[in-house]
Amino acid sequence: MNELAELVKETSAQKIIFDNHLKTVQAYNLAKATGVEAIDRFQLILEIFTRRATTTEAQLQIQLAKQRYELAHAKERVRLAKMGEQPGFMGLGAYEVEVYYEAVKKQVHAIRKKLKKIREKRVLHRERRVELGFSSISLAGYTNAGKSSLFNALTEETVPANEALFTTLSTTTRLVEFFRKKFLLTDTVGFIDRLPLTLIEAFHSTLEETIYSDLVFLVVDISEPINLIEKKLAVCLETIERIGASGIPIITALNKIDLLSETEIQQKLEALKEKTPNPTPISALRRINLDSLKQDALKILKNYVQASFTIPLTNENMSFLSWLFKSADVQSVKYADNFAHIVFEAAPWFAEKVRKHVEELNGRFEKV
Ligand SMILES: Nc1nc2c(ncn2[C@@H]2O[C@H](COP(=O)(O)OP(=O)(O)OP(=O)(O)O)[C@@H](O)[C@H]2O)c(=O)[nH]1
Ligand SMILES: [Mg+2]
Repeated sequence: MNELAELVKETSAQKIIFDNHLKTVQAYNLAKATGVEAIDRFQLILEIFTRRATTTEAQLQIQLAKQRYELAHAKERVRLAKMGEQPGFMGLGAYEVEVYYEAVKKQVHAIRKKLKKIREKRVLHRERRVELGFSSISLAGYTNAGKSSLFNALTEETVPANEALFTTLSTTTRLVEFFRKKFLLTDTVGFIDRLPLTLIEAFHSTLEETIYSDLVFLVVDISEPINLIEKKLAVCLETIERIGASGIPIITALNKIDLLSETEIQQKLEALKEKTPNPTPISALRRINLDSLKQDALKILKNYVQASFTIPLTNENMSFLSWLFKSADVQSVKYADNFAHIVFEAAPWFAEKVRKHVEELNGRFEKV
């Protein structure tokens, strides 16, 4: 305990995280000895999910998991807080044990009711997809595999051509350009083995929002020993299956090759080739072989169509045009005699949607 307190001081740590389960009294004693909050694996995962949940459903599920956790510890937490407040136990000392317990119980009940309502009118994933004309790619993979590094590597060169678009995207989705074709790329929360049972549902709805896409880059850390790689890979493929995304094409990005010798890379590729869909060795950090990854993606996402249309320039049509500029890859715009001529590129279903609009607005639509 003293050693830990020293370490906290030396490193100016703001929190202590334990890989194993922490009893309430242990968390209390640790906070008291070190002056900072102590949390366990379960609470850490909750914190990560809290940051990643963007739909109301996912947020509620996480709140529910939090409150259920609180319920299990409420009495002990209030009892301890009365002995003197410590980080993580602030403000609880004012409560009566039963009052606090009942308050949390009420909240759990209220969240459950809201969740039930949401589930009743839950929309299909397909309808939930971003209503934009770009194909989308999700990054998936075990935690620490290098998803965010790959996200950064793939997004860094893409100059935001269309600022307005970014306001419609969440912070973890960006527009990227692979050989002059544009796609939406989404970073996701990492897959985790030993996920606490009560979190599985919250985890899935957090993932479902993002993993529903036209292509998945499954990022795998191949610098690890082969048995560990295989174990994590199995967790990933199983999770993809369980959230109902197994119909989506996968490209496996075998990441961190900079840490291996050429022979080791070949050995691992050989060992994994049967188990990984479309494997491509890369290094996200050192930017190695990313072009090959992009080319593989293009081969799968080659379904964009080019189309053009002409519409009269009325006020109503201007707002349609500004919507289109935000939602698709507009390649050229020409104005003449109160008409606008637009050439754009988009996924086929989106081009169809544009055709309908154009025809309603008295325009003329042509596929190129
Ligand atoms: N050597 C090496 N390290 C890498 C490479 N790519 C990522 N890393 C490192 O691996 C660690 C994890 O990378 P992240 O990109 O944060 O991993 P992640 O998959 O987003 O992790 P979670 O978001 O926690 O699921 C970081 O320390 C990276 O610097 C690589 O190509 N080579
Ligand atoms: Mg990440």
